[in-house]
Amino acid sequence: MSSFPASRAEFTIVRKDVVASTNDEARMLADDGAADRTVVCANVQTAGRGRRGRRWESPAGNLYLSVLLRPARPAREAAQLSLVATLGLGDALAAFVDASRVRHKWPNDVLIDNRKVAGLLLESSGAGTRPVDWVIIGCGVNVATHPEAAAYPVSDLNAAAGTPVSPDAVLERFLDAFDGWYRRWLESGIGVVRDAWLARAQGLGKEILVRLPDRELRGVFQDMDASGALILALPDGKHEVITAGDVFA
Ligand code: BT5
Repeated sequence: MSSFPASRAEFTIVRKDVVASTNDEARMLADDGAADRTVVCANVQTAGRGRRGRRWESPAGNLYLSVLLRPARPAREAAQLSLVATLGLGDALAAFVDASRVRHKWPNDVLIDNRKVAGLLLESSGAGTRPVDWVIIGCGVNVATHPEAAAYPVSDLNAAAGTPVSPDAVLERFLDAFDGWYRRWLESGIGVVRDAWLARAQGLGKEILVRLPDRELRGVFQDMDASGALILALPDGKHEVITAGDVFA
């Protein structure tokens, strides 16, 4: 275990070599009473997961981390932390490539040059208005490699930057940036976070295809509301509020 000095973000970092999933490791630490801002980081995951049970390819050379948080907030509000963390990831990537190349794709992806380089999976205890006991934010960053076959165009940071970047350098940048956004969220809520996310949103105001578990919708990506839901303007003039789905341009 190691801690950053107090002048920087105060995170306790637990380093592992091979794990099934850093989210699972963080969950075990949460059950053992680990504190807010505990971070689990692994070199390799054997069962890394994305949303809806999808697999997250996790060979050595990339960054896999999970942040355990214990904000004294209802679970519904704590779900906003996925936006907070994607801003941190976006800032971290923008430290290595020109910021104009970095975009946020709804709900939880970070793209460089329209290719997915990082994804995020938030898990939490409880639901609704009950206070949350733990929130785990799992982040995967393709630093050295990316999968060949993927549903969307994907890439890795080294390819985008044109120079090798170490996963630890990305981790440090992420924790610094995340700390800033987390503090802002704790102090003033979702407003500033939402504005920052929208300023870097991919496809805002454009026609997109949204794939839901049971259907597909085409419309204009009009806005993201304070809960993080995507507001889709349909061709018939109606609006659909989408809380979970996959977006294709
Ligand atoms: C995500 O899922 O984007 C969330 C990924 C979260 C992974 C982290 S790693 C640390 C922590 N521990 C875990 O077990 N998980 C978290 P989703 O939105 O379902 O995106 C999956 C899609 O991303 C795939 O269909 C691919 O198109 C694309 N993709 C890009 N890089 C990928 C990679 N390395 N592995 C798998 N899919 C990738």
